[in-house]
Amino acid sequence: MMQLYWSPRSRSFTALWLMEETGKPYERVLTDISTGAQKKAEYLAINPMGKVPALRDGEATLAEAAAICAYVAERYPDAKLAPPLGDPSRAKYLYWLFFAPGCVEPAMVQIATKIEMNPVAAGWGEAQRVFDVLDVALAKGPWILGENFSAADIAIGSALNFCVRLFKMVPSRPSFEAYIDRCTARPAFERAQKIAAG
Ligand SMILES: N[C@@H](CCC(=O)N[C@@H](CS)C(=O)NCC(=O)O)C(=O)O
Repeated sequence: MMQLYWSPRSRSFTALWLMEETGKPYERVLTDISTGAQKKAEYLAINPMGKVPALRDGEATLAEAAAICAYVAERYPDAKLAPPLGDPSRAKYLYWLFFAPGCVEPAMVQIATKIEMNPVAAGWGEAQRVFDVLDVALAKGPWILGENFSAADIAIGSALNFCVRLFKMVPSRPSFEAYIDRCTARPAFERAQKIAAG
């Protein structure tokens, strides 16, 4: 059984939602960041960054929420959280999965901190453009790939829920509201929220 190292009130939510979407049993290992558990030697052996979430699957360990999304979606293909290998829609699936930590995360931090960056040098370019691009991509829906929900929605949906709805770091838009509503209405999201609330 996979073990998910998680903490309340953290980016672990993405991984909790993911594991709930798989419908597979998993063990939650509470690694409460308010107690410093993420800096203990045994946890640093799993994620030397000392951050949650992290995952153990037998001999394999990994961290980074989006990487966990990619790994688990491939380990449990019957959960249909990723297009099958060779399917052309994997191109956009991978694009959005990487877009969440590579563009949405830094853009939200830039907007919140108002730090000026040269958009040519910054990997995410202009923060505003990141959200413009998402706005267009989410306009049709219901999911980021269209009809099929995937782990990319878990990465993008968690990030938008965090920065638009929960912390209001980024101005909302009708497409974001409708998409976040669809994400939060999923039974797996609701279960993850209950778990995360303790
Ligand atoms: N890039 C990581 C970020 C993880 C992260 O920043 N986790 C925070 C909680 S939201 C954490 O563990 N903070 C504790 C610390 O830095 O000591 C991911 O996406 O998984």
